[in-house]
Amino acid sequence: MRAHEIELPSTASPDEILATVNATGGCIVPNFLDQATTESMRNEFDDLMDNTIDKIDVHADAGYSIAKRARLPDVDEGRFPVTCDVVASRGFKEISTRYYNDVVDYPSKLFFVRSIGRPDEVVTALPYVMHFDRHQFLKFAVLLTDVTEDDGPTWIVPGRTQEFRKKRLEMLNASEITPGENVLADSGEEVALTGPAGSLVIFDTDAPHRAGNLAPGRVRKIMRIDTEGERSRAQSERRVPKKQPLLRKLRAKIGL
Ligand SMILES: O=C(O)CCC(=O)C(=O)O
Ligand SMILES: [Fe+2]
Repeated sequence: MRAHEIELPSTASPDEILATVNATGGCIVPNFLDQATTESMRNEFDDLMDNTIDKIDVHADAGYSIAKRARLPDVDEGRFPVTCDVVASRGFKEISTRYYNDVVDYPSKLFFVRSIGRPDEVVTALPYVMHFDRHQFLKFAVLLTDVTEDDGPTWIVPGRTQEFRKKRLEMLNASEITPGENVLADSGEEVALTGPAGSLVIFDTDAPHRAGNLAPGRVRKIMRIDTEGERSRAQSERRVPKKQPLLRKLRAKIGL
């Protein structure tokens, strides 16, 4: 699969976006936002990352990457107007609803992620290794800086979503998926979702994917919206009890 099959024009309709995500597991829409909107959003991102904001917590801080997490109602519309507007009115909820053909939890959570490239540091921890998420999400990421292959793009393996969805659900039915069990070998078939600031990346986390390492001195800033369909979430949360307790119960019942 060549890169252009995953890259859509900035004018792409929800229908085109859905067709591509269904076929490949993800897509990139370069220049989805105009430059003025992107710049305002990046300024809001910097404010949010550089200052302590009530109810917006640091979700992860690994040095090379820091993520803050927020619920939309906790993001002050007066202080972060462009971010709130982009989350609410760019059609993401419609795409997610149609993708899941279900009621969606939108926006489940917002993540603000700043990653930096350190000299001599190639990160081999999750999410920098190929994996599928333990729970499935449709994720929307707005790139707030230009992302080339040196700036840590998201990489995905196109066309394998259904296969790994099946594998994940089989694993979940057998037991819980522990961190690390969702790591995959590199296939050499991954495609980088690169584009200028203002681009939109959408991917299903059942598609094998990973975050890219950044070259030293590079910075990547993204705002990501994670969405879930109700049936999909219920499916992930369902646990078939392990055989052991059942066997114990039976033995107790018959007095063994
Ligand atoms: O930051 C990225 O490029 C992808 C991270 C990831 O694995 C995820 O959001 O599920
Ligand atoms: Fe992931």
